[in-house]
Parts: sequence; structure tokens; C-alpha cells
Amino acid sequence: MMEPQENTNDDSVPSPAPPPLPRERIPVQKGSVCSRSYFMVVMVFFHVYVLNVIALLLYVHYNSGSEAGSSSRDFSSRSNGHKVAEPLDPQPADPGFTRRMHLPRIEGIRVGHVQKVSLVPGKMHEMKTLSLKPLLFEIPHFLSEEECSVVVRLAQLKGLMESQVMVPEGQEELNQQLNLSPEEIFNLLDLNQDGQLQPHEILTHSRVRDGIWLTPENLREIYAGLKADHDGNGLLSLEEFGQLSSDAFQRFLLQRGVKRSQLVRNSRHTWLYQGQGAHQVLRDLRNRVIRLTRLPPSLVELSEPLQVVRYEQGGHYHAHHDSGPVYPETTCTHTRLAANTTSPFQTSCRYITVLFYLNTVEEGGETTFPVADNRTYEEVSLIQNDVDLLDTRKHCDKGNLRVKPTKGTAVFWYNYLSDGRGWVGEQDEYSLHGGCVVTRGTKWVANNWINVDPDYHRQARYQQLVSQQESQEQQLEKNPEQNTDTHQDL
Ligand SMILES: [Ca+2]
Ligand SMILES: [Ca+2]
Repeated sequence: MMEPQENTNDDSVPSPAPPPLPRERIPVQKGSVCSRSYFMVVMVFFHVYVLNVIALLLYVHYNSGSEAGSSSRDFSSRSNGHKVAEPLDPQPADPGFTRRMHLPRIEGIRVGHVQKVSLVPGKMHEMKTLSLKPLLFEIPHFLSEEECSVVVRLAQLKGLMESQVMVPEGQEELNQQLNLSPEEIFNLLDLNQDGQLQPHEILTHSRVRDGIWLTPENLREIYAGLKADHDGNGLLSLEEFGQLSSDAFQRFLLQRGVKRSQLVRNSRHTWLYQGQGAHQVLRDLRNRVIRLTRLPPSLVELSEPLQVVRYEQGGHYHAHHDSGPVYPETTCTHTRLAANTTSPFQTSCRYITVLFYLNTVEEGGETTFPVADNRTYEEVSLIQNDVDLLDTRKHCDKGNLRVKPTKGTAVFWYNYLSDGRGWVGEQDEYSLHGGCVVTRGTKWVANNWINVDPDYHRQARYQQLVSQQESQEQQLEKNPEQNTDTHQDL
């Protein structure tokens, strides 16, 4: 097989360009099929052809080699339940996973740009770019009126629960886990490092987790009630801060009595499974999301179920990010099975949010993107003395962009930037958004979140693990008498 290649080298004609032959010989040999120039040209093309074939064979061989590697591993784990732990190796077991999966990202072009998309057979949808930071699109008529009604009815049938419990828990637990001293916490909160905690520094922190929504007025009440601000300068020094427990603010408000409108979110929700065997409307929705986002179907299928949310009149959701920033220690909720570590920094890793409006709200209830396409993103400037851009009960009108809830319309945006190599990069802070207060009527929406681990190998291991588990289950269905305790391995 390798001989032609060696011959090529011997002939010193590795390129398809005919070799520069001595001019005087050409007329002599012209017209003869046995001439040297004709022979050389034929040989060059022959060699190039052979090289191409070899390259193609090598390509096929190596590609099918890695495929065969992974499928034989799948087979061995299928035939032997004890192999399940194998993909938990810290190194990716299958080099074929290395950068094989790319995440396409839809181009926004410019704000107001409309592109046609094919989501269902025989119909074209229009997708309009609403902002570039975050990359945000709107697609009217994504769901039919009937589909909207079915989703709402399925959610009602399942039953909705309060989106946020009144008593925020876990703060003490988190602090213990992080093992931070009051000094260390103070230093983290003191964003401008001036040795004092300004009101907005406290407010920014208090909003990271679901709890009672603190306003500047609340803070003044708390300082007075807890006698926290000894010198009355409106700021907390390290000494003043050190005398408070970590959840002192929330507890103070709780004791005073809290209304639902004072919470970070005031809504009810439920989750609807969209996998195999789910209601056809939910399956159709998932398939449409796959076509819309152009992501690998396996990624979308392994993402969170559909969340359906109902806001009553007066309901809201203050501005937030759907998924947190990613640090080296951060783990994703969905891939923790394959993470091998436990970390106090866990986030949902929601690469994309697809939000569906299931009804047209009579008044209010817009989705606000307070800093969309802002020139800069500064956390500090979100909360000024008189305007709190995160507050969707008071200051929705001051945000940069609002989307009106229209029945059947979908909006979707990327919560993370690209890493420039076809995978998930850093969090896009501009994806900050919230639900404005519903001033008249009820608001029904649904959310599809596409979960992707910014750690490519962790996502790959997770998918491998799930597919192995699925094939084992299929095997068990085929041979129910087979060893039934294999599932205990996971
Ligand atoms: Ca400060
Ligand atoms: Ca003070």
C-alpha cells in the first residue's frame, strides 16, 4: 500500500503541477502516447489519486476505529452490568469525544434583523433579532393557540406549587460549607474595597439567592431595628457587620411579616416531562426547539423538563440570571453524576433559555432585559439610590428592552458566550432579565432550558454515562430475568 507513495517521492513530483521538463524535448516527443511528458503527467495524476485514496482510507480507518472503540465499550457494559463505573474516570475514556461536538450559534446580524426559519414541515417562521447582548430572538406563532391551551391544561392537571418558599434556608449551611470568616465575607461584599459596606453592596449580595427582596428602605428599617449601624452613617463597618449573623436581615423581615409580593419571585410553577412517551404537543415542542437552536438533539433531550409558570395579578420575578458564572470549582447540576467531585459552587448551566408565552397578558407582565445592548455592564450601577434596575415591580419601565407577552410567541437567548472553539464560554452578564409585575389578568409562560456543561469532557462523560444506562435498561427490558440489581450501581 505504501509503495506508490515512496515512488512518488523518488520521482520528486509530489504536486499535481507538471514538472518543468527541458523545453527542447517537448517537440520531439509531442503526439506520442508513450512520450516522457505524457507519462509524467499520467504518473502525477495517478500518484495524486493514490495519495487521496490512501488518505481517505486512513481517515475512515481512524474514525471508525474510535467509533468502534466507543461502541465496543457500550457493548461490554451492556453485556456486563459491572462496567458502569468505567466512564467516571477523571480523563475522558474516549478520545473520539475530544472536540467532536460543536455547538452552532445563531447569528443575530443586527437588532431588528428578520430571518426565516423552518421549524415545522410546510411552514416558515420569522425570527427577529431583539438584541445582540445578550443574543436574543423573538419568534411569533411558535406555538398554535391550541398548543398553548394544551400546555396550560397539562400544567393545571399536574398541579402548580409556589415558585419560592417563604423562608429562605441554607444560608448558614452554605457559609459553613464555604468555611468563610466574617472578615472574609465582609471583604467579598465590599466591592469597592473601601472598608465600609454601602447599601447597594448589601443589596447586590442579598439577591444572589431566592429570598426576601431587600429594598433600600428595608435596609434602613433593618439597621434601625437591629441597631446595626452604630454610628448612623448609613454604612456598615467590619465591626458593625461582625456583630450580625449571616441571615440576620432575612430573619428580621420574616419576623416582621412578609407578603408574597416582597419575595424575589411571586409565581407558581410545575414541571412537564418531554421525553419519549410524553404528550405529543410536548414532544413537538421539544423537536421544534431542537430545530430552532440547531443543537445536537441528544443535548436538548437530556435537558430540564418544561417548566410552566403562572403569575397571578400582582405576580413578578425580579431581574436575575438563569444560570451562574463559571469558576474552575463550579459544577453543573445536570452533570454532577459525572463530575467526581462535590462543590459548594453548583449552578444549573443553562446555556440557552427558550421562553414561551402561553397567553396574551391584559396589562403588564413584560419580560424585561434591563441592560440589553448596554455599552457596559456594571453590577454597581444597577442599583442607584433612586432607581433599582433589578426591581421589576417598580422600575421595569427604566430597563433597555421589554418583550410584551403575546400568546404563542417564543423568545430565546444565550445565557453564555461562546468559548471561540464551538463550546460554551463565560456567562453573558447582559442576559439579566426579569418578569415585570402583572398589573391586570394572569400570565402563563413556559421555559425550556438547554443545559450544557462548560466543561466539555464532563458533558461528554455525562452523555456517555446516560447512554450506557439507557442501553442497560433496554437490555433489561429485553431479558427481564437477567440480573436485576445492575441499576443499583448508579
Ligand atoms: Ca464598600
Ligand atoms: Ca456605620
